[in-house]
Amino acid sequence: MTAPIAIIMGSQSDWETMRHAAETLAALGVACETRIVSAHRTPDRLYAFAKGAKAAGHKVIIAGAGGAAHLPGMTASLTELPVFGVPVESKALSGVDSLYSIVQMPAGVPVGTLAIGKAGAINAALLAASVLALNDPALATRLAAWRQQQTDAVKDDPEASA
Ligand code: RP5
Repeated sequence: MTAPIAIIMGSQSDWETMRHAAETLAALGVACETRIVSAHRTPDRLYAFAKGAKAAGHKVIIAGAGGAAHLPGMTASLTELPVFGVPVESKALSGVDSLYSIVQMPAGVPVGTLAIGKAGAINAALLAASVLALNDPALATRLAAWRQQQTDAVKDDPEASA
């Protein structure tokens, strides 16, 4: 069965960031498929993936890329599925280039853009899980428990022992 969530990334080097999305989904018991799909180096792979993603059974796409990060926007242009974009931190401009490349889509072709780097990857996974949870009460319960765990982990007193 096709995983409901596809995580795609522009390069092997993006995996260090995007693995946090995969790990977050795994913690929530959500299956995902991971693939390297470069808008620049493998445009035919991008076209085939994005055009076929809905028919393949994916429900949400998480796309991470850095630098001139066209992957999320190009993907969104080729599919009606929701696309969440994760700006990967770049060496030259610390990911601000990635962020601007992903966030400034023209009206009509939306990409839900997350924070730069690890936080963005984790939040993309949580958002994707929230979308699936709309039609999956068991997942909604796991998501609520995950959030509660996060809340419970915050101490009142910074000097108190854990
Ligand atoms: C982008 O260029 C990728 O998404 C990656 O973040 C960046 C650098 O890629 P590599 O040169 O490491 O393959 O397309």
